Amino acid sequence: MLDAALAPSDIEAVALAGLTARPKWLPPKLFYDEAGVALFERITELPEYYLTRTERALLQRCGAEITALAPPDAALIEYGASDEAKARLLIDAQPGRFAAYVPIDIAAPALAAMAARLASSHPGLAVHPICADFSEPLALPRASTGRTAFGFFPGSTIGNLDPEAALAFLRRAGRTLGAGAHFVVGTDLRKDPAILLPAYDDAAGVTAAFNLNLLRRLNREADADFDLAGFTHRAVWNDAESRIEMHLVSRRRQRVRVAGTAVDFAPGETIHTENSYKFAPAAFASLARQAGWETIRVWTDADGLFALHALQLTGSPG
Ligand code: AVI
Repeated sequence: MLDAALAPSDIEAVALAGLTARPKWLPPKLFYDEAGVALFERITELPEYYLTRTERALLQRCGAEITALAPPDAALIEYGASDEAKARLLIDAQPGRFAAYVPIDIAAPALAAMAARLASSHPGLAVHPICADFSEPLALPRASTGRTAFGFFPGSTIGNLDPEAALAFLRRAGRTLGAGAHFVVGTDLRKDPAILLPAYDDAAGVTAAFNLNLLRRLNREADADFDLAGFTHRAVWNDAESRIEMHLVSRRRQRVRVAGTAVDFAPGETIHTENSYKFAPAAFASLARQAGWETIRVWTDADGLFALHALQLTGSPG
């Protein structure tokens, strides 16, 4: 997930576009510099952040059923694969079912490390990493064409896309994966805000540090002079939109310079930094259907926290 694809001029342009808008916003892809990746790793281990461990347990429990949907010798295509840990739970659930593994991520070093680890643990598996931004159109490597594609997008990362972007992504994935493909997507379920809010505002303050790290990154990479003590982290449940929002709240009236431009903040004014959509299963099925995907199976944990949706391409992705 490391943000290797952003050039310094892109970061300044993206930061200025968001900070001169009303309301102010910054794109969540800016979270993932090296420090942000390390903070996100810590988030996934927090007691309040149930998403990662619940999805992992679901994959452990249902991996064989999920994998049984794939024809023999299929190619497992993972979107946003920062490591291969979750894919291993599918690859190892029915050894030999997947002949190829295609991890897609923007961090070339992480992809190379994954390929090296899998070459020693799974010498019979063909690994073809693609270094690309999955929000752009992409082509599968020739070595995996001719195999039925089995898409995999775990981690609730689709929840960080706004509905139009999620729909566009699902359509693009349909075109990439092709006729007959399956796609397994992990989403966080809609639930009581008393469970959701602490997951995005933990007692140890790791999510706050993750959010504030964005300003530290702009100080370093977008010639900005944010005083980090002048902002606080806020997580909000937006029920109408079915999403957790993260904001950075200005503690006082202040002026910040960003790439030579003055940006003024009123006391209490916020920068909206992330949306994390939470789906009822029927709502996700309806989104997927609009992109040509039919939901054929949904697995959830006993506490109703997280869902894995198995989709099959039936219609035209549009
Ligand atoms: C990466 N993504 C699925 C995380 C989420 O839960 O939306 C990002 C995150 N933001 C705050 N905590 C975790």
